[in-house]
Amino acid sequence: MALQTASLLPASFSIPKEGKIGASLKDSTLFGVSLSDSLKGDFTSSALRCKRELRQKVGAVKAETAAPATPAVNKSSSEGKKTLRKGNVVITGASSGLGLATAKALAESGKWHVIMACRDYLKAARAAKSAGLAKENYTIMHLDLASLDSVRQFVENFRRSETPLDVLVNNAAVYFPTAKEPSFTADGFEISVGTNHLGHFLLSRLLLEDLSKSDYPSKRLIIVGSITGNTNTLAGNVPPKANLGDLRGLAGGLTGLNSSAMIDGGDFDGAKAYKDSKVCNMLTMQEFHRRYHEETGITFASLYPGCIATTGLFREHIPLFRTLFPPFQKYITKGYVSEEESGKRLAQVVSDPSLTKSGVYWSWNNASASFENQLSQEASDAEKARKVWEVSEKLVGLA
Ligand code: LMG
Ligand code: NDP
Ligand code: PMR
Repeated sequence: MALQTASLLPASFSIPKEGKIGASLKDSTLFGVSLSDSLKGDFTSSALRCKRELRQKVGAVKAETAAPATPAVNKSSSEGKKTLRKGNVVITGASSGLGLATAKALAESGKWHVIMACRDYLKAARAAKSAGLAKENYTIMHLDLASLDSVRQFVENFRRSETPLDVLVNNAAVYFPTAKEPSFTADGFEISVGTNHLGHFLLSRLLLEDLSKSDYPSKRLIIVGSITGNTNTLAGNVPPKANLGDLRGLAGGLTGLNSSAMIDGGDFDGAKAYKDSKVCNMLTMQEFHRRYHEETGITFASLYPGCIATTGLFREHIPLFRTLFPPFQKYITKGYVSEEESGKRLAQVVSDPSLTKSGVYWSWNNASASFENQLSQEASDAEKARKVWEVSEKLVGLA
């Protein structure tokens, strides 16, 4: 057991390499979370402290969930009653908003162990604590979706923990509605599509193998979409509208140098880049479904959780917008949902036994009942989905 625990040690959560700490600090500054150099020391020591804690916890989780020794469904010896082990769910961007609320809903159900895959360890730790998550129900692992290296490192670390993966939730996102000039990921992609789509695309492609191996009764890969990427809705018609065009900018790598930073090859627009990234998310979910659902039995799903007008997504918007947006959505469009309610919705897509249909984009009506929603023409275009897939796999180094 001592040996086994030791072998888990490096995997219990990933500490960025020296260079990487610098990178994540730089990113944090970029997103308005200022981590000074003096904090760097704190970050490292706190990371080590948490690593120690996790050694114990992951040991416990492992005992609970280890794949070959503990099958997903056990027959208890006493009454022949079937018991299900805890499911393991990775949620990207679980340090705030929808991701955190979902982590909370799942952790509190007692049926899930949540792996919070976050770019800012300290922020995630504080968020988990203030949300009241019980220590045994979650693990924080470092993941910066704006770096393909970090994505690969995350997958490696996760595999080393030997934890079965039952559900992956691609939730993290950035939105730069007021940016005049594009920003870029570590690999030189425009940051919204680079983070929201390409980072998740690589993560999902790599973790597909792990999901396939899970013996959990319902394994799922979920990609959060949005109404604002769907031009068959009023919200999707608020300018600038999503439009991927012929993907010439994406094919050029979104570098903003010899090619445009925008997928359609047009002038940079931060709000459009976000909406385009959501179209990619919804197309990717469907392409996964077409390619892998039958073979793997994995349920692929996307959703629009409602307008969660209070989250960090709008942190880069002007203050007036941030003040008026929640009442506007609450009283005028009636599209508003609280973070708590949105978390329950996404938690349903993770674990509700009635939501196992694959290839579906879920939404909720005003009575909070789920229904299969229609995607816009572009967001359901199978030919475009195939092209986005093929171009994306070249960009992330899979083809
Ligand atoms: C852009 O502006 C910015 O230019 C861009 O930089 C980025 O920030 C982007 O999405 C983010 O926004 C959007 C801007 C332009 O919209 C506004 O926010 C301006 C507000 C205008 C106020 C209108 C009055 C609303 C009622 C007052 C309530 C007070 C509270 C205000 C709170 C504001 C919070 C939002 O938008 C426009 O150009 C204005 C026109 C928008 C109407 C779009 C609707 C088109 C409908 C077309 C119908 C198509 C049919 C679809 C079929 C559907 C079938 C179901
Ligand atoms: P938040 O900003 O509250 O949450 C986004 C999360 O993504 C944060 O945890 C953030 O981390 C994380 N993140 C950002 N960049 C990276 C990165 N490079 N690597 C890892 N994690 C990263 O926004 P929401 O909760 O609103 O957004 C969650 C999802 O919901 C998104 O996919 C969004 O598109 C979708 N959505 C939101 C709607 C809304 O009305 N809010 C409506 C429809 C869909 P950190 O905490 O460190 O910043
Ligand atoms: Mg929208 C039923 C109407 C509806 C809904 C459900 C949303 C959701 N919005 C609606 C209508 C309108 N919005 C109208 C009529 C306007 C013009 C006044 C409007 C404006 C608006 C702006 C400027 N809305 C926005 C913005 C943003 O910056 C948000 C955005 O586009 O982020 C990409 C946004 C949103 N409106 C929504 C939702 C869910 C968002 C944000 C989040 C997202 O898609 O992820």
